[in-house]
Amino acid sequence: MKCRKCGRPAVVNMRQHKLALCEEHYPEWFIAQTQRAIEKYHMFGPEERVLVAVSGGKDSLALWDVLLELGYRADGLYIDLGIGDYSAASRAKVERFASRRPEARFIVVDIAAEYGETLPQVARRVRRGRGKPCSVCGLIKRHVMNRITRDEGYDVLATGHNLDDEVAVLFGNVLHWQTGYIARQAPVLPAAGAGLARKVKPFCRLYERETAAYALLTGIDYIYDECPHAVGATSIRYKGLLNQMEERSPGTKLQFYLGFLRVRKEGFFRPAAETVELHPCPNCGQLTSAPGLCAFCRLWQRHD
Ligand code: Q46
Ligand code: ZN
Ligand code: ZN
Repeated sequence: MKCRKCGRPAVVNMRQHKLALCEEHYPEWFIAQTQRAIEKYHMFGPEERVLVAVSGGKDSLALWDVLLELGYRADGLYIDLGIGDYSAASRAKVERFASRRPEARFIVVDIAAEYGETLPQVARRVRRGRGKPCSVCGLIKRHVMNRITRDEGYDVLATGHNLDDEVAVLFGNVLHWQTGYIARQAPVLPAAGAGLARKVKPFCRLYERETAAYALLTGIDYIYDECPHAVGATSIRYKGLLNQMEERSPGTKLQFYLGFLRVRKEGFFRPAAETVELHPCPNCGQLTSAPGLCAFCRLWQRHD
């Protein structure tokens, strides 16, 4: 297989695009694809300040890298959840990456240091040992990302969700006909009110294989392991099924996603009418539908 651009041996063959590229031309193609998505979906402009949520995995570090390569004003945010060895190892990867990019600012929010408990500790206390800590984790991450974006004056929050992530979420939502969620799934989520950040996913059209290839070819050192709590997640099962379909007919995932965006644009899915009234939380100021404190602030109120 030869590189379509220069004829040298290709290192990445993308059957879904009928395109093979060498180690020099693949990263160029990947960066150009990201820029196309940023422009196509009006994610942000060159003057805007972008905060990239980085986990230490390939997608988020590749995203931070690509945005810096493209000349964007992109800083990184790492949230240390205190999930044992996993958090320690992923934080080390992000710190290493950040030290090689001194032009960018790197912000760490250590949950235990700021709020007094790690994620596993707070999840055990509020959920009394029931199930996975993922819902509490999602609540914490959303809150912290919104807070730092607002307090540090960023225009937009970028996450490394790739096509496989987006398609797995879409597939799950379609399977359960969660039309409200389906309507809200998009490459750009506008700020839903004061104190809430605009959220963008510049890799939403790029396959996970493609982000991994970019990270490998550009020497990004990332954590291979998933969070230990990700084991058995339904999204991983959906990814497996979708990969089987992709294997048989290359391009299935991309077609599913792009077709969805097309019908979404035509107004096929309507967001559920907002019936709940939002007001600022008296403690943190973020908008909430709860009568008093928001769910995040309630987490840290001890009852023992
Ligand atoms: S939600 Fe759950 Fe993830 Fe949090 S506890 Fe780990 S698996 S990190 S995306
Ligand atoms: Zn080439
Ligand atoms: Zn609050």
